[in-house]
Amino acid sequence: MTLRVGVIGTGMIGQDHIRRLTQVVSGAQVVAVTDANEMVAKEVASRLPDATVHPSGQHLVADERVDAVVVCSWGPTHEEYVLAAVAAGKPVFCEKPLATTPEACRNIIDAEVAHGSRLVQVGFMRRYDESYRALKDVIDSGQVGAPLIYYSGHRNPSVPEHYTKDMAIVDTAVHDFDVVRWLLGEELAAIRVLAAKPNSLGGDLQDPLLMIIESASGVLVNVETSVNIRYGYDIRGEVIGETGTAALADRGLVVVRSANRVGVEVPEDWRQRFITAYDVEFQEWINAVSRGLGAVGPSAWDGYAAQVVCDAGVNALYSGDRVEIELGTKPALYG
Ligand code: NAD
Ligand code: ISE
Repeated sequence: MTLRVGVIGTGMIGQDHIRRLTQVVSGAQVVAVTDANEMVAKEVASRLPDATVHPSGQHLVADERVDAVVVCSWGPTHEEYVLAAVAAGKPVFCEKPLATTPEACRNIIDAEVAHGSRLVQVGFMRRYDESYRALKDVIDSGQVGAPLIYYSGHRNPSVPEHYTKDMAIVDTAVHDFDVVRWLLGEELAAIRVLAAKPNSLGGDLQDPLLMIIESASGVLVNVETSVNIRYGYDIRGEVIGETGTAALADRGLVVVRSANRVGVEVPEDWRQRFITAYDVEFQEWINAVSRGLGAVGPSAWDGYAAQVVCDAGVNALYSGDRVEIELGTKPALYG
């Protein structure tokens, strides 16, 4: 059976996901697209064998040919499209963020709980990266003892003009918040945010930021965002346990020794660094949805929990305070 997918938002990641749905993974066909920029949607559809261009996300969700929905539009639009898909009983893969406020994420949770089974998956692709999966296996095996500290480095060579200081938390570090919850298997409890001496290459942006997070059991998590670091897109992660440490290995397929140096390649951007993770993420989503399981990957609860940390982080950035992270009750649907 081929899963017929409709894609809302055909910008940068929307086009990349359409490429992987049509050329890389198996079991799916993109049968509908829409974008606020109709020209872009039409251009993208013209490269597909049989895709309808819809005037809005709501029309796309209602299309009887669409079995499942992928949301890749701007963050503030995610809530309405995910809610529309849940109301239609259709599985929906939503790029991060699930929604831009904890309240909007709660609306999605309430709708999914009322539906009675999982339909929503959030695009936290790091959980599908082989290095992160290997790091989680080491932590879960007990090989380095109980985790005490986790260090998470999130470095982008540069960011677009419209990138604001909040975005280092809500657009960038949101991935670190999710992956740390997943690696440690527990929720995060409080956050402080410190602004370092600004990188002069970032203009007025407060960059880098250092976030110090306490997990529920007391693990200290350091998240560093450096989004103008120029040398490449570099994602670091290291757990310091009671009896050892484990870190994501350096990337690169070859190690070059030359001119008194030893080096590996550093990726240019997230598309290159996580290319295989996105492929695995989509293949597993298609397999689950095709088997009638609405979603088995990162849930609406995961999207909500990460967004609550973002909210607390932005509050901590502006106040300079240690801000507690309050999640409230987790519905039984999310285990
Ligand atoms: P983009 O600006 O390149 O594309 C977004 C597209 O959405 C644009 O073409 C825009 O016209 C369209 N759009 C805006 N409002 C719309 C609406 N109401 N209905 C339909 N289309 C609408 O942005 P992008 O970089 O592709 O990011 C899109 C989403 O993906 C964001 O939520 C972003 O955070 C997320 N993202 C995730 C990752 C990741 O690593 N998982 C990486 C990049 C972006
Ligand atoms: C972008 O939106 C992503 O999600 C990338 O994974 C992240 O590294 C980047 O900082 C964000 O802008």
